[in-house]
Amino acid sequence: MYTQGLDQAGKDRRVAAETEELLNAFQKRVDAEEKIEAKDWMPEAYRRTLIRQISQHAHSEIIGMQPEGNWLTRAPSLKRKAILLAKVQDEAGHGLYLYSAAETLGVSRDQMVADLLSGKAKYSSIFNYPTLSWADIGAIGWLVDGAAIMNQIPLCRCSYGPYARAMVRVCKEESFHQRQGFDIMHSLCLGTAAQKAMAQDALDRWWWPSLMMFGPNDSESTHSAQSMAWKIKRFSNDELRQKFVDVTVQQADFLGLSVPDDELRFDDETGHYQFGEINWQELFDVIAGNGPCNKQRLEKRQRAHTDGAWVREAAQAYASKQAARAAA
Ligand code: BYC
Repeated sequence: MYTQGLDQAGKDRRVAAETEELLNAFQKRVDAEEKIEAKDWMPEAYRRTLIRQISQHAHSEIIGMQPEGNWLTRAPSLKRKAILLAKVQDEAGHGLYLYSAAETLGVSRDQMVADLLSGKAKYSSIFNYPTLSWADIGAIGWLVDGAAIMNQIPLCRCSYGPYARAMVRVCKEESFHQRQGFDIMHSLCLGTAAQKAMAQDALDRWWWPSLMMFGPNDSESTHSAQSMAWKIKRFSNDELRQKFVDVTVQQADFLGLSVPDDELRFDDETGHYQFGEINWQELFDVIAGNGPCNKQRLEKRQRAHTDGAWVREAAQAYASKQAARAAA
């Protein structure tokens, strides 16, 4: 009901003319660090940018359950299995908060899900890579969640209130996820030579795709400049990628693992690590749907949606029955 009301508000907003005066007043609020709320006036492009980013983010959380879900039945101990189950469940929760945040902008959850299932909507490139060994679960937690935190902590200060508030809890949980991943890698690195080799192999395969999570270089990023002016994004793709490299290389050193980049070196002058060129063609191929697992991920989600139809119908029938009883 709540979001239906907002849905209507969104439609009304769209017909209002975007005068210079309104646009300037809006930017002034953003510059003054005021939060923009669901029922406030906003430029249509701001609303569309947020729907795009938040829904892509939600889809990433939901599709992101698949590579890890692959190891739920094969975790090496009951403790690891319980932790992984809790983590995968957290990702579902993140998806739900984010769909709700996007709904406040006047888009329906059905529409967002339909766009994901039809292949129209994007989700993070990282979830189109396979999880071949248990160490991949460690590498996902350490690197993928590590990259996610780097990108998402600034989103807690996003100008759009509902998104910023949803990100607070997401980031707290992601931080726990990152530590569980590092803990898996740490245990493997303290184990046998074969276990350490498994950890190194996972780092070799996940390193570059993790750097790609931050998106194209700033010069190629179509949305960054406007999103930063609107304070949706607080740092550029390259700035966040550099921060991630700077903290993660030292963690790899601590684990006794080597980062698979011959050009990696610490630059005393800048105080940052310099790293090699990312294979941008690989990122664009994965985004275009041609990564190693894109087809499999989408088919599995489509199947789950079809198999879950009876649950949605039952919930709907129950809600109608309750509403009819309340009305009587
Ligand atoms: N993969 O102008 P740009 C998680 C697209 S969830 C796919 O720089 P923007 C986790 C981009 O959408 C991880 N597509 O865009 C979950 C745009 O295409 P469209 C997800 C990408 O929006 C479970 C075009 O390329 N995190 O961590 O300013 C378990 C040009 O890019 C990618 C979020 O969604 C990519 N890697 O910046 C564990 C965080 N990169 O839309 C972990 C919120 C770029 O014009 N999102 N594209 O067709 C963001 O911060 C920003 O949307 C991005 C991209 C930094 C990702």
